[in-house]
Amino acid sequence: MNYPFQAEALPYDYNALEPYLSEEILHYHHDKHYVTYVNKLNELLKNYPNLQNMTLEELLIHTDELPNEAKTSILNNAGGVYNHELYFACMNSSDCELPTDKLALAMNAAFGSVDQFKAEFTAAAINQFGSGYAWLILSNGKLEIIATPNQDVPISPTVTPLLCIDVWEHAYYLQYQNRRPDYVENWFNLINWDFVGARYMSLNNQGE
Ligand code: MN3
Repeated sequence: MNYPFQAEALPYDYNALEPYLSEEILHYHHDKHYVTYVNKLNELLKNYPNLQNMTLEELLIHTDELPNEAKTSILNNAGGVYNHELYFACMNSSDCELPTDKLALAMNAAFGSVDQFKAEFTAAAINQFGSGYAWLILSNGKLEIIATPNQDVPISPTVTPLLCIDVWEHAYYLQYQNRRPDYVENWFNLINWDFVGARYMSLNNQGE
């Protein structure tokens, strides 16, 4: 039984991402925004016992099993939970890390270089109109960069997200105001490449 879903604790101290991301932002972002998605998802699933055994991923992938009258609400809130858990997990406090091993090789093959990846990912994050996310995904075994609106999740039997940045204003406004490009630039210092690499390896090995 996955229901009721429990909010995950932030995987580091609230001030661990200073100076790039303020303690104040993480308090609001985790304790208010993220936790609200968990609570709303549980509230919605309360009425559907047949959905309460499904994992978060199953809710997002097997959308045909969701009741029409609640499908959009369930997907928005399950997406809000999934996206925030990945976003928080993709950051840590160690500076100057870079992708390593097979992920580094795959990124060089897909984008040419880590710098080129950063340029393309930055463009996706900055150009996402309004609220949403930019992503590094593994799609049919290939690395791709995409952006999505709102709490949409790029997940399917053939697509798995590896890394995301939240570009909703609540993710940066208290510190950066309207300067989304500055937030994105600084966020690159926070990427937990060990986590992203392990995620990539776990998927990559399944296909070999
Ligand atoms: Mn958010």
